[in-house]
Amino acid sequence: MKRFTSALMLLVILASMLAACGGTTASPSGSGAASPAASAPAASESPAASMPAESPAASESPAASESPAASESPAASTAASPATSETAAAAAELPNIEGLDIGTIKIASQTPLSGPQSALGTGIRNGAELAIEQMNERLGTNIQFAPFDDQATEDIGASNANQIAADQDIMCVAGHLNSGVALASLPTYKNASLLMISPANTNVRITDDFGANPAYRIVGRDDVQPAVAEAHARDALQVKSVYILHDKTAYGQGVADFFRQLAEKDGIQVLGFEGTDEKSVFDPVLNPILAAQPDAVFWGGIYSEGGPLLKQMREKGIQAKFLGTDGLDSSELARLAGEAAVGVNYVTIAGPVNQYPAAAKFSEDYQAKYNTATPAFAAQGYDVAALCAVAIAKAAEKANGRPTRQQVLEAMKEVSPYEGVTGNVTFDEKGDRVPATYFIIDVKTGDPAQWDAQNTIINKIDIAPTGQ
Ligand code: ABU
Repeated sequence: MKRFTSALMLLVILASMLAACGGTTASPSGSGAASPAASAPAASESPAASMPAESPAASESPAASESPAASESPAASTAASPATSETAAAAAELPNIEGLDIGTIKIASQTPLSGPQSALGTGIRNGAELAIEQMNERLGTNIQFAPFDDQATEDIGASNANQIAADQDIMCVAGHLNSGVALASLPTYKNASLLMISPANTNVRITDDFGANPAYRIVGRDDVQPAVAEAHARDALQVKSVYILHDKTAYGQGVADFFRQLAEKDGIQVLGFEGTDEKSVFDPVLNPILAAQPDAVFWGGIYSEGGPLLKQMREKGIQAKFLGTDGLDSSELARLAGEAAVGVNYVTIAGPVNQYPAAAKFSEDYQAKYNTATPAFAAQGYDVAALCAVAIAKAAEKANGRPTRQQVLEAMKEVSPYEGVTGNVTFDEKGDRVPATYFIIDVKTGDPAQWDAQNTIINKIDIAPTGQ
């Protein structure tokens, strides 16, 4: 942990030096996204970059000790904040176009609303719905909400995208959860000049291939998450060997590939690398792991398969540390894996809602409206729909009436910086958030009801996109 903290502090210092030279978010290598081994992420100057790690060693760093404690108490303990979603929105200079005739305008969402990934998909949907209700009051609009269920399936997402593009009242898409589904839909959105703002998609191609035309995202990237995970595995957990599995999706294989490249470069022995589309019985992939006896298993995929995989792994007697990225960021992991979830470490670009001070009122409103705790990615769902609404209102104000989709896409360039419930949202020219926040979570419970209250934040780091 001490080496890991020192490495992070070096990144903070480097970022500070680069900022002093005129850049605030530069990557040390300046290399492209395709080569994580050559492009270590740069921590930003943000205070979050120097959040203390869980280890006492963190307090040896002056910068770390100046930060508010984030990790030694349960995540829930950082929730209190007077900031509200309304006040955050009001703080920004937003248009009010009440009285302007813009006709019927809709914002669509596309996420899994059924099937095993619906816990996160429904949270994004609900967050978006709440944002549209509240932003309508703020902006003087009557924007309608059109939620679509992509079932975490590329073909269904692409088919929905055709319907969405054909509905000329839809001016923005808040979505998706799954990068593969977003990538299958984005050519259609692009042809229709239809803005998409993602609350969750981390695959590099989202903005590398469709950046700002028409895609934006308010979360980090998959050339950074695995780098944070690999540094944590190597330095904090002292992992010397790893077995890497992935779910063959754009997201899962993407993070697994990045993790492998970094592990190989840093001398972690990669004992296996395998893709599986198995959903429930994992014997065929677990038997070689039992034989290989790695220190850690890295899962590139979602909790829906990661949970059963982990449970069966423990039942087989495999004691390797279980690691992953934001696909594990759901209390559903505890529901599916039970006590086997305890001890999992994952990196996420979402994290518990209580880690976002400005989201306190949003979380209250969410619980009141949907009668359930606020899941990971719901606050991001709120922010992307709010950004959609602001871009539409700005475009309408400029057009002095109903805007075109192209005008909404143009107006989006003037929306950032924006004070959202997830904090200040600033985009670079490519549509990536600068900086994005990455959390390292230590799972402490097998009880889904205790997920946010008991899990701890090992570290919270603001990192600029690589290759900028
Ligand atoms: N990153 C959130 C879930 C996985 C994906 O991007 O496909």
